[in-house]
Amino acid sequence: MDQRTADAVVRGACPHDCPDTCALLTTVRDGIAVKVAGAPDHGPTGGALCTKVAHYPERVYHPERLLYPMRRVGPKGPGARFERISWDQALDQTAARLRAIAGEFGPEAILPYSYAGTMGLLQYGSMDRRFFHRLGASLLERTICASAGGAGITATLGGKLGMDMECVADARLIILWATNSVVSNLHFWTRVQEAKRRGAKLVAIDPYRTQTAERCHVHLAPLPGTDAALALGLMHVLMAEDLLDHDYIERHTLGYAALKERAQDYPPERVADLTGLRREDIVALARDYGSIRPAAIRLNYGANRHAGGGMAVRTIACLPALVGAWRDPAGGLLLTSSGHYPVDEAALERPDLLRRRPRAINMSAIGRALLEADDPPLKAVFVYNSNPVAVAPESRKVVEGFARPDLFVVVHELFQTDTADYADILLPATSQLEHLDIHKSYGHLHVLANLPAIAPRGEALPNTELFRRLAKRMGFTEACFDEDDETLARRAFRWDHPAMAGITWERLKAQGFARLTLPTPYAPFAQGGFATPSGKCEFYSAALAAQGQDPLPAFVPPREWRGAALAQRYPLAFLSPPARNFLNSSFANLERFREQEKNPWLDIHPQDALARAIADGAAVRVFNDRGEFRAVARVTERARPGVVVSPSIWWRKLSPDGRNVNEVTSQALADLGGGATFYDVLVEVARC
Ligand SMILES: Nc1nc2c(c(=O)[nH]1)N[C@H]1C(S)=C(S)[C@@H](COP(=O)(O)OP(=O)(O)OC[C@H]3O[C@@H](n4cnc5c(=O)[nH]c(N)nc54)[C@H](O)[C@@H]3O)O[C@H]1N2
Ligand SMILES: Nc1nc2c(c(=O)[nH]1)N[C@H]1C(S)=C(S)[C@@H](COP(=O)(O)OP(=O)(O)OC[C@H]3O[C@@H](n4cnc5c(=O)[nH]c(N)nc54)[C@H](O)[C@@H]3O)O[C@H]1N2
Ligand SMILES: [Mo]
Repeated sequence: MDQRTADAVVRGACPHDCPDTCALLTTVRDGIAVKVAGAPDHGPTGGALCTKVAHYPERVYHPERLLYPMRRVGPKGPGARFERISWDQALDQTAARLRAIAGEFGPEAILPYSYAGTMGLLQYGSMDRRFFHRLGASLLERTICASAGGAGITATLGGKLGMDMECVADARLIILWATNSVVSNLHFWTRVQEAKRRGAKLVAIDPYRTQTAERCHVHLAPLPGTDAALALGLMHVLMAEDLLDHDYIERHTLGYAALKERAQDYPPERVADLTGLRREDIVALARDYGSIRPAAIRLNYGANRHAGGGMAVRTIACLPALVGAWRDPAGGLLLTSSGHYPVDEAALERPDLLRRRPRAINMSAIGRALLEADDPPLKAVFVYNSNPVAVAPESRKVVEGFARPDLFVVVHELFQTDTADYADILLPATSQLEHLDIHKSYGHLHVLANLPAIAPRGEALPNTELFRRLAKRMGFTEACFDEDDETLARRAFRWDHPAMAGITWERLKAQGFARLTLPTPYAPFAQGGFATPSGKCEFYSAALAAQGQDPLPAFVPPREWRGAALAQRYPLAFLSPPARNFLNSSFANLERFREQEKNPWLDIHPQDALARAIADGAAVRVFNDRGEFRAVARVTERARPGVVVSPSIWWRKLSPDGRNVNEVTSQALADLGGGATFYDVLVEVARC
């Protein structure tokens, strides 16, 4: 008989860039992870996973996992070929090139490029940051997702703070604003459904009739980038009809009189014209919002990927204080909960290793930086936790930049992504089942531990170990480069902070997770106590005024606007929101999920299709001055007139035409936080 050891079940955390940060249970048999399940004892996870992570072993054991260090032989780009080398060779060659580039051009000629391939605090940003700080490399501004909205909400509430998702089932009105929760925030949606069963009214605000919008009682489909106008219009009605919480405004807000004056400019007729909504729908929503309690707003980052994205988030974030919605644990607003955690970033990242402050490069304009930066030009890019060739805007520039023959590119990855095709040195990374980590969340309020469940596959290394070894090769002797992952995990939080009371790394390792030590139920601003300089919800922001920004909530129109001259040639607004079976470009290389998504689609309203003689199922070109990609048209009323939608993000090389949506997106930045503007795009569509 075979001598099987009993199955082990290992506690972990989902590492993906999603608000849900699920607690995982991995079943290991004879050293192999045979099953990944959601932890039933973890409140936010509730024992359920999205389909992507429920099939996690397929990703971990995929035959195309990178298992050995390699160096490229032959040309860069799609079809690039690589040959195996040893880790010693890979590290020596990388260190030698980085040293030579730093010597000739200065260390700022080197750029790290990373984002949220994993959100674990160690593998997201610890040893890597120490390494690049010590080197003196250019800093990377990590703006590709959330920085405009982050700046907007911080100006208003004082931080990335919001309501507790575990209370949402008690809400009576839930506004799902720029969020496709069914797809991108499933565990929040479970609670919304519970609220619906208990009689709550659900309202979706999204230009696209998503799987979320179709399950709501009301769906308002504004034109993209007009949310701030809508929010100001709601304020106008709330003020005109006196549906306000004067006591809350008086005690816990700053600048009401000025806000009132601003809102005067947004009567519902004007807002109807700006947003493409019906006047009566705007008034009806304001009346609901002014009278139904508890009232929750789930705002997501869809609203921040526009020229005015920072102000849009700021303006929406003013609404709960006007009606006193923060008084209820099931009321208020949630964009992100990440600011509730006392993360010790300085201890993880060690910015004190910088001898002087290097220049900063905005990741959302990487194409331009690779082609145009001088003093010094970028000569090396070190990519990990990201797939910029697929996900960064204006692909033509990004590809041209990465294809530069004089650019030294290192990519640390699990798979041979579109970006990996441009690597000189390609290094294998561990998956979440193979390394240690510690997690916060941006959707709930728990801390989680991730313990390695299986040995690293092949010669894969965690990000932390890669940079530990590379630091040695570079001759960095500071003691911080000797710290192991356990030590880093112990540094990740300020454990003496009240929110961490009773939580220790030992306890996390034993139990897998712990809720921050906060009241249950939790209403963060029931008694005010905002984290702003004034301690109030700042309708008026002196901090913004000091930056030369409008101190009041404002409607900043889209850059690519239907009123602009550009709209004559490119009359359709273009959105490329998350596809259900992909996570950004992760999972898009796995057969199971590609089969589910089938094709790059373009959803187009029957009216817009008819005007272009486009039939359902027709092959179409989507184009503007920046570029073009191909998709299969779905003629559907899910897309509102004037707006076309392509669920994303496909790998370029796995798309029929070798390109994807980011051919047409723009490198222009948002009003606040240097954020990307992926959804501020005009295109034209034609039959192929
Ligand atoms: N399955 C899946 N889940 C994901 C992701 C994924 O790729 N796939 N991505 C993850 C990431 S990186 C993030 S940042 C999060 C959140 O990611 P978000 O980008 O916030 O994604 P969604 O929740 O899909 O919300 C976007 C919605 O906003 C809508 N929208 C676009 N422009 C506007 C606008 O101007 N106004 C309004 N009102 N709506 C607009 C889009 O049509 C879309 O339905 O989700 C994460 N979860
Ligand atoms: N058109 C369009 N473009 C968009 C968006 C959109 O809505 N529309 N959304 C934007 C948003 S919100 C975001 S957040 C960005 C996301 O962009 P990215 O953060 O680049 O996300 P992914 O495409 O998932 O790529 C992450 C990569 O990290 C790798 N990885 C995972 N774990 C590890 C690890 O432990 N170590 C290493 N070295 N690598 C690892 C994965 O295999 C994957 O290839 O894309 C943006 N781009
Ligand atoms: Mo994101």
